[in-house]
Amino acid sequence: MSSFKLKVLLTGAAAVGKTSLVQRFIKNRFQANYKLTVGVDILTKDVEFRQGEIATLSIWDIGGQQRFEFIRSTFYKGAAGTLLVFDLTREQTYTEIRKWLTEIRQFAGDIPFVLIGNKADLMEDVGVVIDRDEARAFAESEGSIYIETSAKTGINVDDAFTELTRRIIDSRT
Ligand code: G3D
Ligand code: MG
Repeated sequence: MSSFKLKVLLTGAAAVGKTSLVQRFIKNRFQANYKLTVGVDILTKDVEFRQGEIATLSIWDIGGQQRFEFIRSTFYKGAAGTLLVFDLTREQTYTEIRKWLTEIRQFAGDIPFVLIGNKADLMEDVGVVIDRDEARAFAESEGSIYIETSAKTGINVDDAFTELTRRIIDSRT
């Protein structure tokens, strides 16, 4: 039985893999040809964030409509934490992280986040385009951590959600 119910957001630029990460986490699958997310998808999953301790996450995955203010305020309202995602193969998505953090804090307050570099499976082919040490240092300077994931292989995806959950719980107790 879970006594924690937490609203968790996926944030970050378009096409970084937010929807793919949620799908991987919920259904343990990767689907190469997704449609663009329309509106907001809310998916629920129980997470055992520590042995014997379970939280129910409602995971909010927003599509391209975020620019509309009324959708945005609904999205952020009551959020407990967020995975803030960039794409390891596109530097622009990393440089935008600070803007995202500003927006998150503006609308949701100073909630815990985990910085996610996604598409780790592509790094071998594409090479390293972002300074991963800087990403780690930045996350730590904001009281967070940096995790590299792949929605395609599934690596670290469970860990990312579990770590976020743990941080949310710990920030409250
Ligand atoms: P978004 O929800 O942040 O907009 P999506 O991103 O989940 O829709 O993913 C955008 C594209 O990146 C998709 O490709 C998806 O298959 C791909 N993708 C997501 N995560 C990964 C990953 O970890 N590794 C690799 N190799 N690809 C990933 P398409 O081609 O459908 O646009
Ligand atoms: Mg999406």
